[in-house]
Amino acid sequence: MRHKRVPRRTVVIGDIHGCSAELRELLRAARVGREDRVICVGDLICKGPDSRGVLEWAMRAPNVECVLGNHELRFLNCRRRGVLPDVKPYDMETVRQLGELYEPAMRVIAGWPLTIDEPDLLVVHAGFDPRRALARQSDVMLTGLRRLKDTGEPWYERYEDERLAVFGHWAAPKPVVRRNAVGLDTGCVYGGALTALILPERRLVGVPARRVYARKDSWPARELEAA
Ligand SMILES: [Mn+2]
Repeated sequence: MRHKRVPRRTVVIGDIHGCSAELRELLRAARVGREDRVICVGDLICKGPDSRGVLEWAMRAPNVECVLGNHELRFLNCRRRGVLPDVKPYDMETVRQLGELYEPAMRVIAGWPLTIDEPDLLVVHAGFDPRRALARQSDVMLTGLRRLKDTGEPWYERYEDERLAVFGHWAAPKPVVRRNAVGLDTGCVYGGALTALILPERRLVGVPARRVYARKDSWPARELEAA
């Protein structure tokens, strides 16, 4: 009898934002191999130095899946309107980095889901209102929600399911670790770290950013290093 090949582990990676060097280091540190299932929480592009390198990796590797982040969503919305993304100050720099990969990459990204919604794992870029059905929540919510509008609480404080929810989008120096929710955005592009969650063992692996690539007002200050 032949055994069905099942992925050995699932490795969920936080917001990469074009930090391809740190991505390579993280894949090495987590010993990610072809037999692993890799899931990115979105925002692979923008703000950082090498959006192209990150997307080349995501498009080439057969074991990598991604959900849409707010930055990919904005790029897709611009493309639907037939214009190049020029909404955020770093959009055109990202288009420049992508070069001839821009159009093929957009075709691939257009197929990324907003969520990975499985019996024992939920992956979403930002969050959702746990009091309402997931299927009824908009792309803007799923890629942008941090706090519940009415109570102001972080959405995951109201999340009571047993199913593990893994998300990004809310950059903080340390990952969010709850019984049923893990937040992986540790602000690599701001000079923090790139973090992955390894399942089923629930081990976190992080690699420090090589430098500060972008500034964020809410991020702890650190000198922007010379290019
Ligand atoms: Mn985001």
